[in-house]
Amino acid sequence: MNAVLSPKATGRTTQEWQRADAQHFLHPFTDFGALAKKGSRIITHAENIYLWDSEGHKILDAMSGLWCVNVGYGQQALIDAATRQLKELPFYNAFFQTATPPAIELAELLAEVTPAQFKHVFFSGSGSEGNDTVVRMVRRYWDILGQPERQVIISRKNAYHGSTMAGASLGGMSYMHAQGGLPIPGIVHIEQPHWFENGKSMSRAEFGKVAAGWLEDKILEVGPDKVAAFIGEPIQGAGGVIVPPETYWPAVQAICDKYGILLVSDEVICGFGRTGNWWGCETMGTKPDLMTFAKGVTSGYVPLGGVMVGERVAKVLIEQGGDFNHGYTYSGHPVACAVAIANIKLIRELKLVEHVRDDVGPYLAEQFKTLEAHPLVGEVQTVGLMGAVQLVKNKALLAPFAPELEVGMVCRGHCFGNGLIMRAVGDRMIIAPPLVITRAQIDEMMALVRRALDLTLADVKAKGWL
Ligand code: PXG
Repeated sequence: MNAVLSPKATGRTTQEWQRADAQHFLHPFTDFGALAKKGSRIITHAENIYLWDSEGHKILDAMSGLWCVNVGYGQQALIDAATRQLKELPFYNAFFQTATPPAIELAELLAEVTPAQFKHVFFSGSGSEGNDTVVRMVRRYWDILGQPERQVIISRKNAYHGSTMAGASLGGMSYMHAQGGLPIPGIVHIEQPHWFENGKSMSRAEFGKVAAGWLEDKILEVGPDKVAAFIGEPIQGAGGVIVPPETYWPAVQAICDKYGILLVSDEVICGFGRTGNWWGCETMGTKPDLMTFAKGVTSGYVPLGGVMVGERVAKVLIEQGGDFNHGYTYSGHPVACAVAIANIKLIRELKLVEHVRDDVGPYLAEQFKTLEAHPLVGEVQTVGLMGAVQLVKNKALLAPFAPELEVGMVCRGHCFGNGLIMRAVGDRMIIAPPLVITRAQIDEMMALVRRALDLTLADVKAKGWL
């Protein structure tokens, strides 16, 4: 068991928190009844890359909260920025021809840290809302240009683009579509560029081109004059840290260019240094027209999201568009924007993008590579500070376990039990630690990962699953 310290006083015992939680709090993506019986884990405080629960267990947070706490917990600059702004002006809106200094300054700063085509931003409160804005904006763009029939947005199966009606529709999670009558009209999906699932009979390079070809097939099926945009995460995050072959994104870009289709890069996870560049599209070599961001923009300290709008779209909206009938109360929330400014300045000051690109990213890749020798591991992928370990039943054949055995969940249980937060997506174990992580902390994390894999192997053997 991981180190147990006396828990932080929170005024109630763990059982009291769990009881109140079960009685009143409906958690996201959760079987409410099952959780109420089991009881939630109560996280009470955090520092740097560590969390503590209400029982006093110290946990290494290798998921950065939920892919967002990139500068780590407890950064005073962000706390001060929020406090200052709360005192000065806790809220004012950006409707009715008004603006606040933090929203303007953040817009300016985002134009500096994003690729050259981006000079404008539309703010939202989250990544899901950002993608709702994307749907509205790309359709509006084609409307203004006199091509209102260009409505269809192509996305990918097993993509995650959020949980609002549009976000979940853009996403390719079938279990989400199964609830609530999704996807909404005009959104279609192609297969994902997941070599392990869909391409093992080919080389990775060959598969990348084949997978990009599925986009062209879909464009031709829908009709090129009906397609508005293609959206994708540079690296699928929630889908299991699926790193496409190097040949994939350049081929996708070429297809979008060929048919004049807008390319939208969902940078909610990949943005702000996660992949070793400021943006995942820079790592993957594309030049998107729109970029959705959220999470890392404030390192998750307060909610904020938005869409970077490239010159191609901005010019049309600004010069020919008239009113764009869309926006949120919290578009450009001054406190969120003040925290984002402090966060971006801190990323620059600590040189976190370079730290990921030149130091801890390559070190993580080297360390993860050693896991390939483990009997349970069939594939290992990393880019920057995102990593995936695919568990397999038969290493030589790369044959998966039967999904109902939930071997990934067994492994996740051992991670939790030993003080490590690592996610399981099916039998793919994934991490995305805070960008401030050091080499020594990666060593500490790797020891916990290896221990979880060994304990999982022992379980799997004992159950006769291997
Ligand atoms: N796009 C991407 C690429 C995301 O990863 C969203 C949009 C939506 O952002 P909001 O802020 O509306 O949640 C996300 C969110 C998981 C998990 O299980 C991932 C996300 C959210 C919740 C769970 O890995 N990503």
